[in-house]
Amino acid sequence: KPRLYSGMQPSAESLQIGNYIGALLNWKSLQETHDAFFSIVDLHAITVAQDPAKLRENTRRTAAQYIASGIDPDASTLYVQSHVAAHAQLAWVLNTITGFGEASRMTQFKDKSAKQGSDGTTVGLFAYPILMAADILLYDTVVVPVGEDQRQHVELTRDIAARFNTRFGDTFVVPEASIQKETAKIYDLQNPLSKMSKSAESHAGVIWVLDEPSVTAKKIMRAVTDADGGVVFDRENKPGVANLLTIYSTMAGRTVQSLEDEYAGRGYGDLKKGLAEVVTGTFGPIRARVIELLDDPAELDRLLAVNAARAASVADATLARAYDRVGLLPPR
Ligand code: AQP
Repeated sequence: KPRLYSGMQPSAESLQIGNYIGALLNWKSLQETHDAFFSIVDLHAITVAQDPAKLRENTRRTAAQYIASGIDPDASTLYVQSHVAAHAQLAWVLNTITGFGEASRMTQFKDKSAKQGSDGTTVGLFAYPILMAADILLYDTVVVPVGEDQRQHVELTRDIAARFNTRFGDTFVVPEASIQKETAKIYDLQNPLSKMSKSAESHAGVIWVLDEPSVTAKKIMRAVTDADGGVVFDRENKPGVANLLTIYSTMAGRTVQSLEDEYAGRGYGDLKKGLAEVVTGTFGPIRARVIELLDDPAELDRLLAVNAARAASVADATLARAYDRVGLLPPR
């Protein structure tokens, strides 16, 4: 089976529905056909300030949400990034062959550092994509399923891998980005022009996987729409309704056309009610399973340890190969 790598940051108590649709849903089906590594990328999360106690807790919670959403920790390797030391170690080596100008062109850094201000922006945030390159290359990854926003980082990974191979001899597999289609991008319910995000300033437009069903339903009923009244998919002129239709169609596994047909001539209230049922119907059982998993943290930690050992056995071999190629003297 082809190797696959992907991850998410434990940067909030709950994942949001964009993470579920944009990542978890695809991961779930991809794990059938791939040798998949799914990481909880805590080293990436600390590139912006995190509360230590919360980070620890959110890391477990994120793991529980992966499992409850259908990632099988026996079939796939589901682990915490910092449990495998090779990530930080290989990132250092890759730092030394990445151009400063090259890294400076990353648009995510420009966006995120603008939000942090010059005092809050760290070297870690700047080096984020190079750590991501290490994540991917350690597992001889062929497929990297990511959103459009990550395309540039996977391109950088390809450049770094090819450069290393040219300079030091064949060492890394050069991966392919497998970009999820634009329709899978979910927008904030209160501001349908901006991406839904865990770190949004206001939570009013964010659907959390772990919210109580009544809270989720209320947020959906209050979603921003328009005065036109027609249930039609038109991203440009009706971004709010288009977003609701995207969420509905991916969560229910139905085409947008069939939803437009069903809700033709009915109001937005009906559409929202239908959507709320579908979302709470999916997240209700996930939430219950997460609560169960978190109730036994020792078992969860044991599972993560077993998976980390499996990841390390692959990653350590790649790291050793890379260290050797650049001429680092092996310890006796
Ligand atoms: N709104 C979205 N629509 C579709 N996919 C999304 N993803 C995130 N938001 C949406 C996908 O979820 C995964 C999570 O990646 P991440 O945790 O590394 O961080 P992110 O992409 O920056 O996600 P957030 O929720 O916005 O987190 P914060 O606020 O912490 O930065 C990725 O596969 C992403 O494509």
